[in-house]
Amino acid sequence: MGKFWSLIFLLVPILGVACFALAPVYNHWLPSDVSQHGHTIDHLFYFILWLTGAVFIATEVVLFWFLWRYDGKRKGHVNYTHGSHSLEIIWTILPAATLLFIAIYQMNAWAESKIRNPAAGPDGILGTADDMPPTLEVTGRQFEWRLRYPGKNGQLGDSDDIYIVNDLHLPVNEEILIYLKSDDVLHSFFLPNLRVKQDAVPGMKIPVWFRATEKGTYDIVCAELCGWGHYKMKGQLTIESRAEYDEWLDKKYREQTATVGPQLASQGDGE
Ligand SMILES: [Cu+2]
Repeated sequence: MGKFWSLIFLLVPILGVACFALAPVYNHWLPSDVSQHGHTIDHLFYFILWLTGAVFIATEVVLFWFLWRYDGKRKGHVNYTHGSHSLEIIWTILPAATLLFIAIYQMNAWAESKIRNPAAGPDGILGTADDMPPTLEVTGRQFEWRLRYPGKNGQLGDSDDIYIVNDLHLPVNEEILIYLKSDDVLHSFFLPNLRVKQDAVPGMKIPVWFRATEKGTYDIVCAELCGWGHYKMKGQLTIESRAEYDEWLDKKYREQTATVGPQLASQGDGE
């Protein structure tokens, strides 16, 4: 019976590894990457996956071997131990060194996606809207993404702004700077295909930047459990050419001014 249970435990690493091996075949793996910096995130992801995968397989095999070798039927001598000082030192230092290595190894990927704002100066200091105007402002609220584009005058934050919900359009191959805000609780602005994920925090205006490299329509989701309607907090991102984007924005502007007029459109503005 002991041998039977050992084999059942051996199924854990086998099925675990099989899931990862089969996931890409059944299209349950990472969505296609259409961003300029996404590969650095993916590289880090695979590096950590292989590292933890190797440790997982090694520990599971050792566990199996002990179960198999020392099952209940085996009679004989048992050694009790009060622990091994050198073993304790080894299994403390090894994971600590590994974590330290990852912390240093990932610094560039982190800086690229979270610190080196495209509006930053050559010194790398965070820029302001004066250095590079934001493409738009995105505000998370239960349970939708509110988008606010600058209108004809190119200025964000006045009565000329264009308001849209959940339908984000952006030009391809251009540096995009978004100011991310929240109206109520914590949300997380997640663009899986662009490897962009950033918390939206009430009271903060957080810059998010990326460059999309392929046209198409992609998902916008909320990656923070933000309330009962969290599951339906979805939007759509359309990446298109500069001409298509300008045409779309112009159409939205005309629709808005035709129905409510430029002045009324600014009502409900949170600023
Ligand atoms: Cu949310």
